[in-house]
Amino acid sequence: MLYQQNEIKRLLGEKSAALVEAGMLVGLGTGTTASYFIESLIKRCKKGLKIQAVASSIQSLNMANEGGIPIYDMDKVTSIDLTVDGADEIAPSNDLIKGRGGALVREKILASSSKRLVIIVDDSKLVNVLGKAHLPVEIIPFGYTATINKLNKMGYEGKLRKKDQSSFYVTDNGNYIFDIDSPIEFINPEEDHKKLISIPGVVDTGFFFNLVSDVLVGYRDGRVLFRK
Ligand code: A5P
Repeated sequence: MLYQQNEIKRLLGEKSAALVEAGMLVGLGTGTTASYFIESLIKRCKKGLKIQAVASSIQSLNMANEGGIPIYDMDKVTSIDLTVDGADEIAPSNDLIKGRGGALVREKILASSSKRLVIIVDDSKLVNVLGKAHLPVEIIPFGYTATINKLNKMGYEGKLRKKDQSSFYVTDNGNYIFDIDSPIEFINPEEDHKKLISIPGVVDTGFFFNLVSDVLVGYRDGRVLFRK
């Protein structure tokens, strides 16, 4: 029997929520897969699990609030025990591309402040080389045309993400997302990242390097396997 993608995501959410222990400060990722994690965590909290959480987006914050997970102010946090989040692409090195949900900057702040970062992905996210889909880049609205011009001159073509026909998508930080076009194979993604963040107006890229502790991969046959 083959599982539908949302069923795989649900399994990933359950398995990752089982990693949470009483008393932990937990980082909540963003996206459809991370939502299943939050959903499972809410169920555990309703059964008596005592934790606190910080959220990587307003969307995840709202979901946790509605489910009764006590939320801690990220402005007061230096260290998170465990963060669980999804990814858009993951390479064999466990380097990632994130940000299709627009939360890449906050997600990276949580990831880089976590003692353990567990990434949950279905097998469609596994790639040999990063760059199968878009690379999201968060840019500030001020002077965005000049910023995009600089990106283009460096060879990064793409589009400013739209919310709808007449407006740009705005992140929780009040910024825009420039999605670098696919397919582009990032053979040296760390070099691309350095070049991109050197441009004034670029806040961060969706590349995540050397941050992952474990990956939980869900397969269509229902297996969920740990990968270091
Ligand atoms: C949010 O900004 C993203 O980084 C998501 O974590 C990533 O896009 C994965 O999302 P899905 O689980 O919805 O595929």
